[in-house]
Amino acid sequence: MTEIIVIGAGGHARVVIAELRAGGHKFAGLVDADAALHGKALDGVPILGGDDVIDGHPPADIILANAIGNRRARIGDSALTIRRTLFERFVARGYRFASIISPAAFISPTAQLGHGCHIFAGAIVQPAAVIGANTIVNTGAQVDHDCVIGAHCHITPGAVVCGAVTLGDEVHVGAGAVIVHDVNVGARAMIGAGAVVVSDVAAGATVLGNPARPVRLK
Ligand code: JB3
Repeated sequence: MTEIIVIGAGGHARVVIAELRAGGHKFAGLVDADAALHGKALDGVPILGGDDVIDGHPPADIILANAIGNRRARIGDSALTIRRTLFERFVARGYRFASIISPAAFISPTAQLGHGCHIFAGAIVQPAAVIGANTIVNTGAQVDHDCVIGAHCHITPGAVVCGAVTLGDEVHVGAGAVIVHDVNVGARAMIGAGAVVVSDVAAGATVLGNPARPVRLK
């Protein structure tokens, strides 16, 4: 079984390591931008150095796991782009990313999962839903039938995306938020934790509250 290098050694990496271990995968190690972590370990997996460590492994010899979540994805922050940038950089160089599907998730046989997506414990992906590349459907989140979820999105724990909802690329859906059926959310929109979205959301907008309303960022 091809060894895995995990990119990022933070909170998201803990879950990535646990799910990959549950699937019997072996690790070459972690790489992280924070030099203070180099030489240490996370949950028994060594932190080998920075992203340049990957250069020493030809794409055919290794599988990558993108464990950059979105620590800094506060309202209006562009931290989500780190996850996308790394994914696109290494895919362009021929590397493959592990799609991480928890054995404790429910995935409909007619759902389509994109390259390198993460579907974690308790998540539900219903019939004919499409999940984009590098997208995270986090712990206990739900994506219902006929949804089209873009690439590089993060549907955070407990969020509920009802039937036939469309999300553009890099949409962040906050913990416990609800998006009702047939809503369209534009690329890079941010939906606040606990928001209840009952109407379309413009690209790049940030919406909060119940019912969710756009907020103007300073
Ligand atoms: O909400 C949940 C359930 N999970 C969150 C997850 C989705 O996002 C979690 O609570 C955090 O909010 C966040 O987890 P993440 O992204 O692991 O955050 P943090 O603990 O800050 O770890 C990010 C790691 O990525 C840090 O150790 C950074 O040094 C590292 N990093 C940042 N840029 C990088 C780069 N590592 C590499 N290899 N390359 C980079 O460019």
